[in-house]
Amino acid sequence: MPTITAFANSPDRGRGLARDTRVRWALEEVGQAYDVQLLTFPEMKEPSHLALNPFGQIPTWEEDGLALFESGAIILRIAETHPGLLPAGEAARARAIMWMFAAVNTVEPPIVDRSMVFLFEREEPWFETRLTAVETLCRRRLEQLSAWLGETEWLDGDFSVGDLMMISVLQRLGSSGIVERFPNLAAYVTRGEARPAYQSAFAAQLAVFEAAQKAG
Ligand code: GTB
Repeated sequence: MPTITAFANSPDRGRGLARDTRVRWALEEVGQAYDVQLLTFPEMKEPSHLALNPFGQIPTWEEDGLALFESGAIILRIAETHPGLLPAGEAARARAIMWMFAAVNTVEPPIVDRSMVFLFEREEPWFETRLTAVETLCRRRLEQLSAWLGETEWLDGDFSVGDLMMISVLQRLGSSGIVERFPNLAAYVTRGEARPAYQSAFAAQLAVFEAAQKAG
């Protein structure tokens, strides 16, 4: 059984935005049971965790002597070792992986930048200007993605790792209202979130947060 790591007390307060949720989602999609090791921030910087992830972050993955970090690499490993998240044909498989990279490499950066501006630049005199700039970049990416998706259900044929990753990335825009400007993307995210596997993954990470709250 694989073991993943996750925040012992997620700063997103159980909203499912930390990157263990996408790994849990992939595991649920393929029906693979898993263990979770919960880590505090100081524990993530200890040598035992740095041996798994030199950047001291979650999520990580361990199974049968294989240790991985990077949510994309972990999800790709899950998809490659279980049926259900990658299409059968070679070309379609390559395109599904392409969409994973597009999610983390092209769409996610301005979205993460936006979060960072909120976290670290809120009190700075340039906050509004910077926010406008990063939100313009986010909107541009979403406009392009929206044009590609059109009225189709998923990015390329059946639901795949590409969709799982893209939806996880879009979720980080949260209540900004940016996704909602593109009704087809909002419906796309809702479709992903309605999948039973996502619901189970979300519930599992929320249970961790609620237990931490109870424990004080
Ligand atoms: N590229 C890596 C991956 O995809 O796995 C990035 C991993 C990463 O950013 N991990 C974060 C982490 O461990 C947690 S998920 N941070 C602790 C540290 O760096 O010390 C990122 C995240 C954190 C919080 C929220 N939130 O509060 O909404 C959302 C996403």
